[in-house]
Amino acid sequence: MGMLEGKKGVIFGVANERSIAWTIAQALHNEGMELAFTYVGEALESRVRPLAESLGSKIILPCDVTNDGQIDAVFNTLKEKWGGLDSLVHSLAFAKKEELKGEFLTTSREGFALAMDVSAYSLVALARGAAPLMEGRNGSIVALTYHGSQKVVSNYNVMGVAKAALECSAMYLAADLGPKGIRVNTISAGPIKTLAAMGISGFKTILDMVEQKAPLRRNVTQEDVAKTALYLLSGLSSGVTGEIIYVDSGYSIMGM
Ligand code: NAD
Ligand code: IMJ
Repeated sequence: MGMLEGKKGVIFGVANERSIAWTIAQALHNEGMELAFTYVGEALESRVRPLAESLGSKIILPCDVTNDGQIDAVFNTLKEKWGGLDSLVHSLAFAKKEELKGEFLTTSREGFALAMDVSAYSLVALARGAAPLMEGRNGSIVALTYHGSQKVVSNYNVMGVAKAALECSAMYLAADLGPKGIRVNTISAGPIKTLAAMGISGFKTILDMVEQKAPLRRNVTQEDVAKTALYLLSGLSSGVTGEIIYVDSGYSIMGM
């Protein structure tokens, strides 16, 4: 019997079979969790629906996280169909492509606001929707982040600022929701070739650098991240909240 038999979880951020969220979903499913999925726009629905259905998922809903109506609809549906919720995975981010190159100095007011709204504020909105459903069942929320929040990484620019806000939001949410037994943590993943890494100039060089410099001398995979997500979303991490757990082959500990 799986560790998560009878538990319910909602996954935000599957775009395709390479998505980190998809590997996390598979890991949770393998331990017996029942899953709901969200997608953005009709184009992605056709990618996400077959993946979700392959794990026996019956709840597949649209949710652009900038849309409060869609967020409300997701949690209303979960309340109606499940009556409660144990896990939430936030594995999404967005900034305009033109903001992810060149100087951070040129970031537009609108681009800054958009990156913050989609990539950071969304965690606050989703946690607020999930909390009433998680009360009394030791809920756990996990969000994906990147080290460009803590140190300057070329081209990451406004996404670094948004990830800093995401990580700090997770801490404040952990403090608010802790008394209800709900935990909130982030996973800081090393670079992985997914849709979110496509077209990023110098991405191959970054992957090569990790292989040469990281203590483990390899890049991390979606599976490495999913195993830590499984830990954070299960009772194995019952005393852990407000943390940033690095899954990066140790890259970020290195100085010179
Ligand atoms: P991905 O492209 O598969 O996932 C990103 C997801 O964000 C997509 O499913 C997309 O639909 C969703 N998204 C974008 N705008 C949205 C909106 N307005 N509303 C709802 N969803 C929206 O790529 P991924 O690499 O699996 O990214 C998942 C998470 O992991 C992101 O938070 C990313 O910052 C983080 N991360 C990625 C890497 C990497 O190198 N790939 C490293 C560290 C952290
Ligand atoms: C993204 C941009 C620049 C450098 C980057 C990345 N490095 C890594 C990423 C070094 C690892 C991937 N990452 C951690 C992200 O969070 C990516 C977020 C992202 C990617 C895109 C690409 C397509 C687009 N908008 C995006 N918004 C956010 O139009």
